[in-house]
Amino acid sequence: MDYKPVIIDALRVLEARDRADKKPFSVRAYATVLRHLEAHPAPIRSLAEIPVFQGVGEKIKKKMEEIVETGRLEAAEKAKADYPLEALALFGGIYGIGPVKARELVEMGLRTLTDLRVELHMRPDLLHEKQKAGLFYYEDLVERIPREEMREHELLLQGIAQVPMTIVGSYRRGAETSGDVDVLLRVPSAWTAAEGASYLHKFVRALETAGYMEYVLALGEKKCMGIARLPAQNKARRVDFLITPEHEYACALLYFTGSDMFNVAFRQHALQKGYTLNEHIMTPIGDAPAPPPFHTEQDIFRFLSLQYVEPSKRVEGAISGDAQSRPAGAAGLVSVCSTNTPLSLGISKRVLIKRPKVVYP
Ligand code: DCT
Ligand code: MG
Repeated sequence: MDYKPVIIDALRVLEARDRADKKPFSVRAYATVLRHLEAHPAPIRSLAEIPVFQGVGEKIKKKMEEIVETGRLEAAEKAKADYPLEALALFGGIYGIGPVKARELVEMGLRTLTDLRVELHMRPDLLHEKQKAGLFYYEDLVERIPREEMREHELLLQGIAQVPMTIVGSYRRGAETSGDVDVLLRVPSAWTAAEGASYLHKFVRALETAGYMEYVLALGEKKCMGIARLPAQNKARRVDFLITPEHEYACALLYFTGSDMFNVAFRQHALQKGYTLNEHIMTPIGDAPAPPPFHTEQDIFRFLSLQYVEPSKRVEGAISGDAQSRPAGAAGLVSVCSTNTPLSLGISKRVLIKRPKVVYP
């Protein structure tokens, strides 16, 4: 018998259990092993066939051995009995609901969206307004947006924006589907913060008037997060708008185009060159010379002695926990120095911890 599927199932349960318990390091360890196991081409029929993966600790190895020896993993069975994992994942996937609230809901005995909707009807203060919107739109928001529909969002928004705008994120990388519509609005550097905010508020009002913006989740001076729907579409979508002054536009375009793993590799490379890089600006560390103004993404690549990477090549990459590994997207980062060999981007586990999405005040 091939125990690999049993091992994968059991480790997934423990990964979900530790996610619910907010143990990120343990979650990462399980995720790493699972990725290795899913890519492992051979069956696991005996103890001798348990593969050795770099970075897999004794504890997980023992669990794999228990499954091969007994056909089951007690810890996973206990976790399944103790934790309503599916309900935790379901509630945690609702916009605005984090692990703590998800846990509170399952501890109340709720298991399904209908349970939650009925309970909310009786206790309207159970969720705050954004969580209510997340629940209301849940079925639409879990779906990804086809590229053809993204083009329609682009056309509609270009007709209303009145400033240059770019849809960034996975759409700019050429993805066939996108999770949301990420939009950069480029405004003159001379605009004050108040002028930028005034523009954003008017823009959002125009989107509401056009019947596009259906629910504003957050609206600040520079950023608006909302839920929108194309006139002829029946699905509501998540949209994010971000005001960027012209002198920050190149850094913003690079950052918000992603992918997130490409950004990790890129920032790491910038650090090696003596600069920190964020979605606004590149800053020298110590005595590194101040960078010149960047007008385009190409300027940033050139300044860091990198060959330009087309957005479609800034791909996601499976990462292993191995400190020597690097995201696949980083493979596209090629130094334009004499050797012209791919840069060695040794990324530590600490650096690979995902940064939360930037939210402007
Ligand atoms: N980003 C990042 N690090 C993160 C999250 C986001 O560098 N932890 C950057 C890169 C992508 C961009 O912000 C937009 O973020 P998302 O919309 O979350 O990602 P996406 O690549 O557009 O993917 P999706 O299609 O799922 O929206
Ligand atoms: Mg996106």
